[in-house]
Amino acid sequence: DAREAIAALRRELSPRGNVVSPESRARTVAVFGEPLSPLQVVERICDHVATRGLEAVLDYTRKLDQVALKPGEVRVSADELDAAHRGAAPEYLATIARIRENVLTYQRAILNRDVHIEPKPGLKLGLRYTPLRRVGVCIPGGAAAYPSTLLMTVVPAQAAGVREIAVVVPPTKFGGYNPELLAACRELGVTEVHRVGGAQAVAALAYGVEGIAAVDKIVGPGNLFVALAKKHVYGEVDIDSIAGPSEVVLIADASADPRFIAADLISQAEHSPGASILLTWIPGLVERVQAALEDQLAKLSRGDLARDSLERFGALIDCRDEEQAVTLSNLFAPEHLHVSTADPERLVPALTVAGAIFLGNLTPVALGDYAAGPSHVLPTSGTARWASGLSANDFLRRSSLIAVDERGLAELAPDVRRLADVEGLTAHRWSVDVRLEKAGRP
Ligand code: HSO
Ligand code: ZN
Repeated sequence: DAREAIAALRRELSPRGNVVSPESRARTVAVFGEPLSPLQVVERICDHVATRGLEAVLDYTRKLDQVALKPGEVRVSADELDAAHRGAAPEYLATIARIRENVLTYQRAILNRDVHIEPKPGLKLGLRYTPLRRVGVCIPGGAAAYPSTLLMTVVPAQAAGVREIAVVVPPTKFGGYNPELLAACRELGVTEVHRVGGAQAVAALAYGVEGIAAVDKIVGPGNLFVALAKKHVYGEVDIDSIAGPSEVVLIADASADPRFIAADLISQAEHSPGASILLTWIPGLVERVQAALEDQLAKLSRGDLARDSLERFGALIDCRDEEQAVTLSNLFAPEHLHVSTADPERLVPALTVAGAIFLGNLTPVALGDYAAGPSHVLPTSGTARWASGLSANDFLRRSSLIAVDERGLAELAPDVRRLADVEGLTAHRWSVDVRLEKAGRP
């Protein structure tokens, strides 16, 4: 039944669903001389980078990425960034600049603001936000170039006021040698770009190596090795989340155009893997969407990739009614939820569990992926139950502020004394008493 179908898909879609190609598996066996699990591989790499620094990073880059870099070639030079920027199409740079403004506008609007209250006379409390000092951003570069991910990670950090941003990107034609990506870095004012990927990049950011200073937080998506490495170094540094395959749930009523729905399902599936789920209670809609899917898969360039993904992680589900569609969506906790109904605002209050919600038939997920403003780094694998998408607020620290005058001190003193007595911490009590004594308020 529908509920079981949703639950089964959810179980399938862990970060472990991220592809490790057979070639990359074979390479790790060759490098380590034994068939280690991905987790064991990541632990070895992190330990080596922590102890041997840049030498280990270069060693793994040569053996795993099969790129031989000299120490001086890891960091993209200012000249290379300038050249990429000069060579880029003006319209492309204008697009990057416009999207940057969209992201900045949204991220600044949602930025947490300092709080100052005076709950009692003589007692002042507050909350102050300060940006993280230095952040590392992972940009994937294996299968495709992702300037959009650069925008959706770097610009929120900039909106928060982070001064030092280090981008790491694999040494590939879609990564650290990709002219569009480098031009976008330069356009965003990113000056520190390192050609290093995989677990070794995460470890370098976490522990610091020659030429790459340690960061306070690592954000951004990556393959299974990147995901596991972030998990491994968490605690040493902060991380954003563990990214799994991308997902969309579409809730559609009779107002939805089957061709729109098919395009939305395929656009998630072309991430390959990407999960695409349709929930509808309209009789016959599933069949019409199926026909539109066939039609479009035959025409789109990534049709074959998307078809594979749809077969593994796709589902077109006939629900009993609207209420069941809402329940199943909340149960699945999708990264992206698209409410393709005539009156989406009516359903949204009940749709409590989703990373990002796209309202109405004119709002495809691609708008959020590329241009609207909220970050496309969102909670996958059901983590939307407790996690939220990346935002400028994830680059802020909170410090609480406390201040009293004599009146406030006297007001809190009896309760402090009582608890200090219970805990037997006499100096705690005395630190209050000595002040009241001097003030002549015993
Ligand atoms: N849908 C992806 C983001 C992305 N789409 C990048 C296109 N490029 C995860 O939210
Ligand atoms: Zn996408």
